[in-house]
Amino acid sequence: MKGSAPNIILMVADNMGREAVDYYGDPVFDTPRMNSMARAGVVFENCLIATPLCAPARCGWNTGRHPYRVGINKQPNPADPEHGLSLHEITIARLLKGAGYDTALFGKWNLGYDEKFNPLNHGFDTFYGSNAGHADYYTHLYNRDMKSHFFRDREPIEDEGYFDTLFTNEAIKYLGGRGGNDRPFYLNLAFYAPHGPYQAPPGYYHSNDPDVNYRYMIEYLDLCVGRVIDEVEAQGLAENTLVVFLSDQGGSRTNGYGRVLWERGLKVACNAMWPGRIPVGSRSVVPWIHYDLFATFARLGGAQLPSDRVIDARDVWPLFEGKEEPVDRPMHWTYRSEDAYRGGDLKLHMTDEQPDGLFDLARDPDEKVNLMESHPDRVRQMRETHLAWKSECDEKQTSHPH
Ligand SMILES: [Ca+2]
Repeated sequence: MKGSAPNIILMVADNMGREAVDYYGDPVFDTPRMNSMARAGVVFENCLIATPLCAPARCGWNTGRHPYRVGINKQPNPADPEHGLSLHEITIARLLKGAGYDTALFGKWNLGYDEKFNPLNHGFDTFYGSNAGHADYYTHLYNRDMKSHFFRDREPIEDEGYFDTLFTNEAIKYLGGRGGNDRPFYLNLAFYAPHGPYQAPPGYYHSNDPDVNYRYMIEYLDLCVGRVIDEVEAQGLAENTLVVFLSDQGGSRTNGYGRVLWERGLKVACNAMWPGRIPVGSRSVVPWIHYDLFATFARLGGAQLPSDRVIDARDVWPLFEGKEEPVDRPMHWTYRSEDAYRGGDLKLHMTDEQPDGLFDLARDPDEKVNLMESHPDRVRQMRETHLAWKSECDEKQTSHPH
């Protein structure tokens, strides 16, 4: 299989802060499988989420474009049939499918409730999961409209069970069914855990204390990740399969930081393994944006990036291989009343588009020393650059926010 396009598995946790895994140095939860996965490959110290919220984060890795540029910078509204990821966007699934991949999505989609936004219309061969932003893990009902948005491909279904168990089972069935199939596959397994509601998973007693259930959910998520890795090995796929683990935002129930554009909300858990290709036990500190996975997966799959639109994603494969090459590009964030812009190591934070913090992240990663007063010209320039970027995005959004 040497030289052929690899299989790619992207597993995603929902609202899991970095404190949940001790490979970031703060052991709070019991996650032995995620820790052993991290030790088997590379841990990214500076993987930053483009917008720290479920739907925009998903828009990012699916399209390789900034969610604000696409117009998915908030959660889709189930009452609005026009709110979802435009079919004019080109997803990584569509791109890889065009390069000969089989493509599957199991778990959370969250990029539109109307049937036209079904993942099968976005390049996936198969879908087993839900469009809901969150849902009861057992009844699968979304508490905003009390409806199930659970589908197998295009058909509504009501399979019984805890959401992430069902999705993991489906992933394992998929991996076990690859025998005799020479095509590579792209599998996106998007868990709901540990997003609320905080319900104990199978095998755990439900507690009245949501913090206890939250801990159980992370431990169970760890088991699910481990089951997938075990199956990859059992099927003899490990040597030709890249496995990436990502969380969709940095803020979590236990770190208290919420959906903010400070570093603590943007830095997410991310690690990857591929025996023989990714150095064991390595760490990468170069900052990159999570949607760079789009260009990185495209490169590995031999797919050309679309040339008719702005692609924000950069190919960061060298970082996976242990080559710490800087990624040369500005970084922009915008969410609700906050904005942030980073050029090199300097980051400007704004509230209501007014600067309120300038930080040198190389020296001050926790954003404690505000340099605004000593660099007024730089602050003004950075603000102008960022607002110009926002205006440019506003003009060309394909999925308009409401
Ligand atoms: Ca989330």
